[in-house]
Amino acid sequence: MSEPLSASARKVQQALEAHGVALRVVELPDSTRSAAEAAQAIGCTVAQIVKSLLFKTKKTGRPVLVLASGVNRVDEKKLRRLVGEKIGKADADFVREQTGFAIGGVPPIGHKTPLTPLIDADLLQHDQLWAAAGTPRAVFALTPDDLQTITAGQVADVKQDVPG
Ligand code: 5CA
Repeated sequence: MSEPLSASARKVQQALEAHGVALRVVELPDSTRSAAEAAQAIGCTVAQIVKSLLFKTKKTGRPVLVLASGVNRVDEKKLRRLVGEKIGKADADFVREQTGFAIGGVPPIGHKTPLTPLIDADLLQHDQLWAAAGTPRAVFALTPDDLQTITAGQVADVKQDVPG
């Protein structure tokens, strides 16, 4: 028997069910707080981890959610071009306020205010992905198709290009 999910993980499970997808949140014994820890705890590659990163537009203070591969860094200049405004990182309070979750457990769906994300095109290279599910130990497995279906996100080139 598995333990019942914690309240935040349950919110994500319910959001998945509301989208009509058969995806299941699991809470692991080890930390999944960072992409590296999540990959270690799950036994997948860091590239298969979906990071849910919140940014904030400089002028109008709007939230911008980016779903990025665990191995990539987000290029704020590319984001600026996509969003049409200068972008900065969100702080922990803004993340909590907009998503209803704390950093380390922010999921791609189920936010307090609905957020339509930009999806890092590199995530489409994998058969299976794993995303955070509300707490620093909760995750769920999904395909790139699932990710696009449940978020209605826009696939885009958002990563920092590494020289060489
Ligand atoms: N559960 C894991 C993997 S699924 C996870 O949530 N990873 S994450 O990358 O999406 O979330 C951690 C991210 O939160 C970090 O990459 C970093 O961009 C951001 N972060 C960490 N600390 C802070 C902070 N103090 N303020 C704003 N953002 C932060």
